[in-house]
Amino acid sequence: MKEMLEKIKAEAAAKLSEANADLEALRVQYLGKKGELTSVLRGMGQLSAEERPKIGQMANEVRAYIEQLIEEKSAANRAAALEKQLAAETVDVTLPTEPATVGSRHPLSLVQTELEDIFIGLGFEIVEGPEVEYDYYNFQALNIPENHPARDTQDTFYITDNILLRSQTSPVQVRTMEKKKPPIRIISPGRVYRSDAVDATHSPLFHQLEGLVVDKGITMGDLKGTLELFAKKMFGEDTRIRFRPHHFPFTEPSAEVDVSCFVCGGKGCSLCKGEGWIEILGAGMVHPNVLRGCGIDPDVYSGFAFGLGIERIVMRKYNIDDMRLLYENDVRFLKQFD
Ligand code: 2NM
Repeated sequence: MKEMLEKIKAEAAAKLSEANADLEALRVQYLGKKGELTSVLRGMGQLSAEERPKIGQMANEVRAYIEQLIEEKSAANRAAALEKQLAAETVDVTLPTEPATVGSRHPLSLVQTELEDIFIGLGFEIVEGPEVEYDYYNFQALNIPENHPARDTQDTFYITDNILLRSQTSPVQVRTMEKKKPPIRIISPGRVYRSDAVDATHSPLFHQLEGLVVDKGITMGDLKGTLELFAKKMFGEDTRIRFRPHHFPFTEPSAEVDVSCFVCGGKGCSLCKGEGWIEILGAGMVHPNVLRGCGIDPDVYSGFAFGLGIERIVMRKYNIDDMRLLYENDVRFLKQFD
């Protein structure tokens, strides 16, 4: 039996020293339930009481020896595999990288931020509201009842009979007047929608910024002063403004407002088409019906409001002749700004 154990020990050591020894198979072969060592131990019954503990001890030593060889070999295999993986995954830090492309801000965002900064400086707060609106907030509350002709020029997209995509940001002003007592001094920038066909100057989605001031004793003089300050900050200190009478259902009186051409200063050039003036916004004193509908007493309070199209300002400012360029996301166009 002793010889058999020694033979197993020597044989196992020889097999385990081979380069690509199958460790699991060898473990089963020598140490498994039906393995060689186990079958030797099964024969121990025939041994004398004297010999049995000696052979038992020897068998345990052989088992421990083989287990240790397997463990050493397995650790060596793992180390070799890791070594190989590390070698394969080496990064060559001297290789050139992909050039990093840094984006730039969209001209619409640039101008919107510029407008916001100016009005924040004048004490206005920015308020936002839903783009999906009720007919009530988009039209009725703004003194535009059903069948009013203004519903034609501001035709929009309907979701149901009384839910639509807002055609102006005025609903935000109405919601604010309903919620807050004057004094109110807000601007509402954002997306608006109209059922217009796309061409160089029209898009079914565009951006507006509207302003609203309501307090006791607000006059047309406050409107003019505010817009004049705004125009000077936006287009340069020499800029003048002019009011032309107009009609909006939600303001009375109403005006269209021009600024002196910021390219030629008023002499007439290709940008202003020889006019010397450029139309940039609509404005007026908030109609008493609008105030009353929002729970504000028009005999106590008055207010002014104005609205401008951000695309139009972007196009004038950067001399862009086709509005579609603003929505096509062609980086060759976009990277010219910022
Ligand atoms: C404009 C022109 C004139 C306007 C009016 C109101 C409200 F809600 F107070 F009645 N918000 N915005 C207004 C007035 C908008 O856009 C060309």
